[in-house]
Amino acid sequence: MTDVVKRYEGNPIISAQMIPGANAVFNSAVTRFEDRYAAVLRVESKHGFQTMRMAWSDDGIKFNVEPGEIMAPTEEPYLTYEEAIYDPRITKIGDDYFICYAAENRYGCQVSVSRTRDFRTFEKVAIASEPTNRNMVLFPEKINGMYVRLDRPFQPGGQGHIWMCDSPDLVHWGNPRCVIESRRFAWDQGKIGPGAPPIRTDEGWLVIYHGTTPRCNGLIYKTGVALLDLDDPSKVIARGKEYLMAPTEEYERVGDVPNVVFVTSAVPDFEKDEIRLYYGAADTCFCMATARITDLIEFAKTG
Ligand code: BMA
Repeated sequence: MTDVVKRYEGNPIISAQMIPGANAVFNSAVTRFEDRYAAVLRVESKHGFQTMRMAWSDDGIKFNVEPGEIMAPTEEPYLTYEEAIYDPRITKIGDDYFICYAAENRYGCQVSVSRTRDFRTFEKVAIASEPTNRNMVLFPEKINGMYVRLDRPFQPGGQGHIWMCDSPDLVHWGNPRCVIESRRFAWDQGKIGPGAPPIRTDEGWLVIYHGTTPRCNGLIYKTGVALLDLDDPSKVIARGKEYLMAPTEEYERVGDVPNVVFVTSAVPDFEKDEIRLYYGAADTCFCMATARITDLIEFAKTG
């Protein structure tokens, strides 16, 4: 299948030039909120700190970035579990919006969860893993009475697969299972991780993930698609053979980390059969692409 994904021609939609003091803005979380789009931005400041800011949009393309940080690591090194916070993902469950993010500290990287109902006040729910783990995404509903998440624990040798665990309260997690493995000799042979939070479709949970191809000058970050069983999401129903998206545009090829497309949000519109994929490009700017939901499902079945 070709041309399943259509990049927005005005990419990038958010860049560091829009934010005073920013070096880069990328890998951010977008969701519908009332009749607008809310975005929690990963902003790297010029002094190197990773912080998060709010941005709002009527159309999901032109965003106004609010002044000030909504979440920031402490300025006291070695005194906190959240020295650098980044790669937020948003999942709405009931009236709550949960923001899962990477929290880096002197022990490695952990995943944290915050809750908001209005994107004005944020309440910490938990630091939800031991080191080292990243890319936590929550399913948008309880499954068999439990909250469920995907994440990516680290493995020696720079490897890593997509795991799942569950929790009665979002604080205590267990029942870890490896769900989607990297594939030897394929485009996703390096470490892989969940991208956007899973989306319920009639055919299964749609999972957009990132996979890496190791090359002599570093990793190339690409995008893949899989479908998980609705009742038992530890079962993979289908997984696309090829990558859905790879860095091809200049803003994906050139930047602080070249050759990166990193999807962190997917906003579906089932009536229009369209999904918006929001992604960081080259660890430098933030972009958008669209696809038909039915095409993504068919794409997953090509495996
Ligand atoms: C991953 C994460 C992402 C980043 C990517 C490419 O390990 O750190 O935030 O976009 O590397 O540098």
